[in-house]
Amino acid sequence: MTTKPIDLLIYNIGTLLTLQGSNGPRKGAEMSELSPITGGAVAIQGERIFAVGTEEDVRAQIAGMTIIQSIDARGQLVTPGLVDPHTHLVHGGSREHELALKLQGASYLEILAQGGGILSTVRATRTATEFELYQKAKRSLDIMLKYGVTTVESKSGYGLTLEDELKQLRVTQRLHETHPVDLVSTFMGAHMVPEEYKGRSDEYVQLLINEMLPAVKQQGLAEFCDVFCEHGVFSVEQSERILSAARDLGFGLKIHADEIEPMGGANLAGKLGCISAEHLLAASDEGLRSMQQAGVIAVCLPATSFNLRLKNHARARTMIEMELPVALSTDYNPGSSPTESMQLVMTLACLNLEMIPEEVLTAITINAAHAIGRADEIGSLEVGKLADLVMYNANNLAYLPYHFGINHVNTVIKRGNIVVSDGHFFSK
Ligand code: IZC
Ligand code: ZN
Repeated sequence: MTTKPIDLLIYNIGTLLTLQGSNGPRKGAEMSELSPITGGAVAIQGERIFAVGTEEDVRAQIAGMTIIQSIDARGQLVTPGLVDPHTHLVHGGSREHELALKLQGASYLEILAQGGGILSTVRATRTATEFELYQKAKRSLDIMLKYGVTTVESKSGYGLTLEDELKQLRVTQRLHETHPVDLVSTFMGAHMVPEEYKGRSDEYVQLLINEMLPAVKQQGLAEFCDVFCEHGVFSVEQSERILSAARDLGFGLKIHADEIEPMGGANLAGKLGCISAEHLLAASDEGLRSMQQAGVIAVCLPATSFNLRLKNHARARTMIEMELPVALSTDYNPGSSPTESMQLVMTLACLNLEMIPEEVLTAITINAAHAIGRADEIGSLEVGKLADLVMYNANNLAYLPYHFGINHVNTVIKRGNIVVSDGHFFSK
């Protein structure tokens, strides 16, 4: 029997942050433990990690095996591929006209109540063809990949009719099949009450429960269900009805909770045992405790609070002190967070949420992977996991959030393939 070769060896890694050895999502002080290796190497076979450790150890483990290709990391930093666990990736149009409204003092919820905001993106998404939606989302995914992101969660929620939601979800599925970045799909028909149901939100909730959720499930187009539980959108009681129905159908549960107004969304996340709750700027201590006890992951979105010019931020320090696992995400969407950059999120998490760089990396790798149910495959560099990793033009972690607003990524490996090299797309 001939032994299979090593397809790719990355050696001479100055700082290799593996995040290996996690037992569930990292919380409290564990969030700053990255299981670093100085002078490391990673050996890849097919799409998986064959060996990871010090270069000496890895070379001993692969002694005698053929090495097809090698990359000299020249002493630079290597991390797991970044995971963006909360995006509204697939949509039509853009909303730059809201910038002027915002500068004139209009708030996000005021713009929405006047029929703009999400509703203007719903109009643009309904009129777009599937191909147009695909092309636009692909451009964003390309940027994410160049910025080091190898897995992305993507929510529907700009269709708000069964057909238009299915259209968005089919685009997500096709992107997953055709783009190097892996996608995880979430149904968010409960993103807003559509204009044709204005004043009849309970009827729309019934449509979601009786028709949309079962159809999405039957077509296998989404793994999670998310609800925008917010003043003027869906109440806590409506959110509970929708999420309970989704749970009965076998969806994993997510909730946009306590972003702007304190609604009790965090408490509901704990009560229902959601996999994650998002935003949480206005969450009460009691709500956060309920999440902690139920094992819900807190997904904080500092680019959103920055872009909405909110005075407050998610209380990441409190969350970490109370052993609530924290993940971070762009919330990429055309309204409250028009950015694909997880590296910008790293900076904002340090400066506005007062997280240290080590906690931030945990929050965008292993904890983000847990928030989308993928921690058995991605989020850390361990033997047997997918070979998703990023090499930077930097030799230490703190340099990334410190030198902000630019892209530090040099090389991206996705499922064992070099997909970005020297900052550019690469194909063999
Ligand atoms: O289009 O404004 N917050 N949903 C909840 C969004 C932001 C997306 C949008
Ligand atoms: Zn969102």
